Amino acid sequence: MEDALQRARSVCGEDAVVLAQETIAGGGVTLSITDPPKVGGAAGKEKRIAPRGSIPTPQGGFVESADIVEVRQRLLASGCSSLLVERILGPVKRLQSQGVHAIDATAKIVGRLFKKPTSPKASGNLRVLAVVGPTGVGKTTSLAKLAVLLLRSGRRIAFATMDTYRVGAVDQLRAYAEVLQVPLFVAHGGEELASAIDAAGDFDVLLVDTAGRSPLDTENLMVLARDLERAGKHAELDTYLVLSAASGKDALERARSAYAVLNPRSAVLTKVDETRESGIALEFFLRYGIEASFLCDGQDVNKNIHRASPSRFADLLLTGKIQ
Ligand SMILES: Nc1nc2c(ncn2[C@@H]2O[C@H](COP(=O)(O)OP(=O)(O)O)[C@@H](O)[C@H]2O)c(=O)[nH]1
Ligand SMILES: [Mg+2]
Repeated sequence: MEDALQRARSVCGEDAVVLAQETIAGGGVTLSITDPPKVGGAAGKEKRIAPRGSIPTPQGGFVESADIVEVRQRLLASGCSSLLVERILGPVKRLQSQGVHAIDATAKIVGRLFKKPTSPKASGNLRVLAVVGPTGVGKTTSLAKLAVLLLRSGRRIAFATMDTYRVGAVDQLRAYAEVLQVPLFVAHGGEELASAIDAAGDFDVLLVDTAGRSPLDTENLMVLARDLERAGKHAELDTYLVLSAASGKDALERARSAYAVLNPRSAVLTKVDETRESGIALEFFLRYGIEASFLCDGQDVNKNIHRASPSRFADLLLTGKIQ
């Protein structure tokens, strides 16, 4: 309303008279205004000001511009709540009225909401990077993908796995270690992980795989938290919470609260290729101030990982996939 009144004043002057008001779908407001009556003369001609992002109809009303309608549909299709959609569309309409195309404006506003993730500062010491998260979300695969990225940027890396619980889990990581020709340490518990860290002093990054635990398995989560805390005393440790975009809001919520005890610095969002509704996970990150560092969109360890960025968030929200 304040916005509409300001625009009315800019068209008809400070003394503009409001004849009528109506709200329109999507939270806009339409004002009928008239010029101030001239001293000794008749009232000015009625003018109707189109709310931002709207266009006038021949019947004298207003409808939203096709671009805004399309952006709204796309955002809703990506799983965003209508509350978030309107939060995005408000500033989009403002930019649009300044001549920015609605899609470009949306990408800009989404980029402002989802900030660029920070990367840990390189200190020259061994960095330990552990992936944690529920069963089957893609921890081991993501670790292999991170290994590929790090190797490409010339880092010396080694793997360690604490997932000695599930049959075949060590072999899965061993297979990646062999293909990538990097060493693999197998650690049964915190003490062995600490030894692996001490032994990996010549490497830049030690990538640590962990056993997937149900968010309800608080006992084992506490054990993992203790093990990682212990390891953290031997090197700089960053824990990444791996979450699947294909899991629903409730599963995300359960994982977030259960894994908070591990104090993850950031999240890896996997399986964005298995859903068109990655907006659910992104909105969830926004709500809890969780930083997403990487987005994964397939099983190929050589290409299906992307550093999270404002433009990739916009891709996911506007097209349902990473372009
Ligand atoms: N479509 C798709 N599948 C994935 C992705 N990441 C992992 N997977 C698959 O999910 C399954 C479980 O992955 P895994 O890394 O073993 O999960 P973990 O139990 O968390 O270690 C495997 O079949 C992976 O190939 C992804 O980004 N997209
Ligand atoms: Mg695994």
